[in-house]
Amino acid sequence: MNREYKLHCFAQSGNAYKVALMLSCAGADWEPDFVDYFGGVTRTAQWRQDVNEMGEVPVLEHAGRTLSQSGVILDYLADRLDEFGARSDDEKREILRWMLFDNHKFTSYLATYRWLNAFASPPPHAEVLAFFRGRAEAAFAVVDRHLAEREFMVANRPTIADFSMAGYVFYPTEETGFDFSATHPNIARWKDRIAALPGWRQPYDLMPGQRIAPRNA
Ligand SMILES: N[C@@H](CCC(=O)N[C@@H](CS)C(=O)NCC(=O)O)C(=O)O
Repeated sequence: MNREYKLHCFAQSGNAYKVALMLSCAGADWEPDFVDYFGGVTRTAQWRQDVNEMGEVPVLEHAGRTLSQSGVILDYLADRLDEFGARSDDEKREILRWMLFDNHKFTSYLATYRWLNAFASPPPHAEVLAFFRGRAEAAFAVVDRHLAEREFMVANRPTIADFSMAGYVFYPTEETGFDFSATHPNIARWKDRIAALPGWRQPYDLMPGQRIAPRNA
């Protein structure tokens, strides 16, 4: 049976997890469609022509539309599902502000660091790893400070800004190289609040694909 939403994704993709988690927490009628990223599918001319010219996952199919960029997809889902969206113009701008920060820094540096730390072959030079770790830690400090006085990123309820920032924080410490409970207590408490949402599941339980042993495990 075809589900209403089809999410092209794979288990290691935190950018896809943002969307999978929102669909799950909203109780949407959705199905994952496995993308063989490690087999090179997203780099083929056919994928770029037929699915996503940007050569990236996630991609969401719904009602004849094919959407990419997790931020755009989350915004679309907030409208369609009437969940986790803004309730005022000010909230809308604040959500956008944090999603831009997330895409540029919080997710981007954490995802890159995790990749280099756990999966990249050949392994990166120590200086490269240290650079990305420093950039990720700078972004974490901003978010940890922001969360000191609030339960969620923008409102007193979860919004799509929270789903965007949750992309990589639930992957195992052996992969990410970070244990927020030891270093960033406000991010750790925010993670607990997200994990308590009905429908929450960890990335490897929501999206298909073989697990890959991280280099440092
Ligand atoms: N800003 C994009 C980032 C998407 C992204 O980088 N996806 C990764 C997988 S997690 C990817 O497909 N990368 C392919 C590549 O960079 O060649 C989003 O939020 O959707």
